[in-house]
Amino acid sequence: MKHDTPHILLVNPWIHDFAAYDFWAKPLGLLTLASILRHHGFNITYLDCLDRFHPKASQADPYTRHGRGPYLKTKIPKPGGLEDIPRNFSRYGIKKKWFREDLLCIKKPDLVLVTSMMTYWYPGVQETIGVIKEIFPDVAIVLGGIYASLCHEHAQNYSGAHHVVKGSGEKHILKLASDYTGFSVKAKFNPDDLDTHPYPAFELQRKITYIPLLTSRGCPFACKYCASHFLNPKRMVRNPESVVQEIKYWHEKYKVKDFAFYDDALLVNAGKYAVPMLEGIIKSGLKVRFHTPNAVHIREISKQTARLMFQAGFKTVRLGLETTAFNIRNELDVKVTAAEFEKAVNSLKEAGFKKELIGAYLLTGLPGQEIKSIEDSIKTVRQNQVIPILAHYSPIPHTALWSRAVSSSRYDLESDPIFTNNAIFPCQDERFSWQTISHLNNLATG
Ligand code: B12
Repeated sequence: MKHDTPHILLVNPWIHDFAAYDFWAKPLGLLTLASILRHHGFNITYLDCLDRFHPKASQADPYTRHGRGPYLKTKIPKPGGLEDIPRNFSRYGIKKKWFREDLLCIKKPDLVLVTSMMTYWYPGVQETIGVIKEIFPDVAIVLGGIYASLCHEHAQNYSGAHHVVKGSGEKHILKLASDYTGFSVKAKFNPDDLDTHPYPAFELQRKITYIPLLTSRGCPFACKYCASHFLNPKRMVRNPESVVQEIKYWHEKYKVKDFAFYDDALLVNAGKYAVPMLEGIIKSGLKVRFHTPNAVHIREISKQTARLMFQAGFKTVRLGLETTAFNIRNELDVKVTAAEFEKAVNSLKEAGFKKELIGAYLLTGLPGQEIKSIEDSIKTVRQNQVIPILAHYSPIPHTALWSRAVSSSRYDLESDPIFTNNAIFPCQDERFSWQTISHLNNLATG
């Protein structure tokens, strides 16, 4: 039987939160699946509820430094259980009316794919799916992504999607699309070999102000606060030359200047991967900038890697330090020692990085964490002439720290992922006060 080429709609949902900003945040996974589907002959439409450049938006040009920028926002009521948080709560992204109008303008799809990111952003996913159902009541909606993987049962019960998929999508997407549309194709790539995957379809966006790059999947470490192992149990690495080709592609075809690495442990095994990649970038002579919002692996910052990073054009260097309580850090992870931190910072400075370009993430709000230990970490980082950046801890199901987080929280974390929002410091006990947070913020920025 011959079928017309099916039409698949892919949607990046709204964010509901106390704060959100496009800090180089794009749905890389969803756009990878869009690219695969397109390469296999499916018709694709992409709607981005977080589009900062929607034609109906009055903001003249929300383009800011290095490609980042603010989302449009609409104040909405706080979710149940968080009414007492003394901050506004908003839907980040385009107006609901515009999303409805955009859906009405497109051809009725045969299947809708929706992605999800943070566990505590699920109300935005629910609302997005609700609007899609209103417009296309008889079209199947499949949900995947990080919330769908980490809170699978919750997503099955409450997201409104007809089907919820766990884990990486590459292996299943063609089968899934064929099951729903009857259009079956033979895979032209190997899901287990990243070098055979097509580039994510960033060109589906209205504007490309930066490109996220992923040079590997998974992480060789098993930090107790992190879900990387659960999300990507298998470590896979790209050929450094193919990463350089991808950077050239986006720069030459779309004039992209800013690139953000999304790797969990960029620089791990640097001699084999990052070093040849950085050398390739330098040799290509491209005038582009690199950012590491997801942090780099401190132990691998040597004089050589620091020099190459500087020459290649790294402009935002974030170090995954997490704490300087080095004596207790083995409880958390085994990523770095005090001497390694100092060595990394010295190498970066010697290579030419100014203080303003280097930030060290410090986890704040861990179960049982004493304020004094955060204050000490901030001081140590500042003494090293590096900017301390407080990364508020979000407890994540399927991590080693989850059960401790559940028992130390003043919320019932297991009852609702809304309570895993890092903005509410869910693992601080009853003595928690907003003054403490502003005191720590002042110390960090002071
Ligand atoms: C890159 C990244 C970021 C980026 C932004 C990414 C974005 N798009 O918004 C930055 C650096 C800005 C960021 C920030 C933060 N992040 Co982050 N981040 C990641 C990271 C490392 C990778 C995500 C990614 O793009 N992966 C690559 C793509 C290819 O994978 P994917 O999106 O999962 O998609 C695949 C599958 O999920 C599936 N899929 C996806 N969509 C769909 C749809 C369908 C229909 C189907 C079938 C399949 C499918 O197929 C895709 C391809 O395989 C993850 C960890 C991880 N390894 O996943 C943490 C992670 C998501 N982040 C996390 C955290 C804690 C944070 C912060 C709170 C950190 C902090 N304390 O400051 C902030 C919060 C940001 C905010 N409030 O705005 C947590 C999640 C917390 C939670 N409760 O949900 C994670 C899991 C890391 C961890 N600690 O374990 N992050």
